[in-house]
Amino acid sequence: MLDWKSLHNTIGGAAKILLSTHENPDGDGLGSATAMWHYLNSIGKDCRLIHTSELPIEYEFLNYNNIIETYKAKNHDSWIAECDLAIIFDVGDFQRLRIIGEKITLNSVSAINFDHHPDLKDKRFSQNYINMNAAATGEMVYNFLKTVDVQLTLPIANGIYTAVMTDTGSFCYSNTNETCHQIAIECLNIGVDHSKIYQTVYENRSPAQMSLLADILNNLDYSENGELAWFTIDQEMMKKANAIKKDIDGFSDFIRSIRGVEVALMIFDNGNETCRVNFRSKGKYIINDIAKSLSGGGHKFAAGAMVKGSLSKVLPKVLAEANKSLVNQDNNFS
Ligand SMILES: [Mn+2]
Repeated sequence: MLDWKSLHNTIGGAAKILLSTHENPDGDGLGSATAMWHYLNSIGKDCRLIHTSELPIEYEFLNYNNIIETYKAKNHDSWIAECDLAIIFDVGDFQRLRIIGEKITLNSVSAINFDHHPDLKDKRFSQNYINMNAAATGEMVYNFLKTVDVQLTLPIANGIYTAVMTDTGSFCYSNTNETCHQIAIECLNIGVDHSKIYQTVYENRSPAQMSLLADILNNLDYSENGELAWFTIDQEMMKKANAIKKDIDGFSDFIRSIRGVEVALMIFDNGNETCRVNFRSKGKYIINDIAKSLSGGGHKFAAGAMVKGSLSKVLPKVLAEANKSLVNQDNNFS
């Protein structure tokens, strides 16, 4: 049980509070941060939600009154310099804050790590509130607000619902727990439009994304008796499909849905001598150890890494690590 009362006290002692989440933000990071923004705003705090990326169009509905800001030096530097406190949601790794993290360090802003990813014991955080059993960071926001007796309002509930829905694959992934469903019931009672949120988040794909997916499906590879399905994306494929980086989100989940596939692996060549590697597991194999061996991290069944080198170099290395890990885990089962 986390000491939510202590977080409540810390918040009580702060006047200016910065909220943020990881680059390329998702529904959990944005939903958690917006829910907390509405709470802090209601108790009279001067708070701002600033992150480093462009806001994805499918999360625009969380942006009432333009509370979600993309970092710009001239708009934000002097405000951040005066902050007492930063609360960082769902970040996994301080590094993923990018410029926001640099500003926090530069101005010695006391930063709280509010997350369900493993604790990396990063000294740049002054306090950690970590619950790896939480399906979503949004579940932790809910627990915090309940503990300090805050009534959920519709804007708070929209954020929490979006966070939990996206991190549980709409209440389907193995991490889905009883609290997730309790949260859903409560949010529905408050008036959250669950089907509208679902459609906005998931039925909002661009034709470019579909054309890239078609290319991937045509070039899908399997190993380990079909239990590992892997695919690669390079800049040429991106150009051909007219796709943008964000379009690749969700592809690994989709590939994992193939019958017999236990682990989906994506390797995306950024075009600058780095590759983004992504693992998704159905639950038979733990894959964050593989990500860790590549200097990445994540959850047991959803993890990733950034690996130096172009695709031709990274691919054999990653495949070897993945195959080795699956074989090892198989041997341990039998
Ligand atoms: Mn999350």
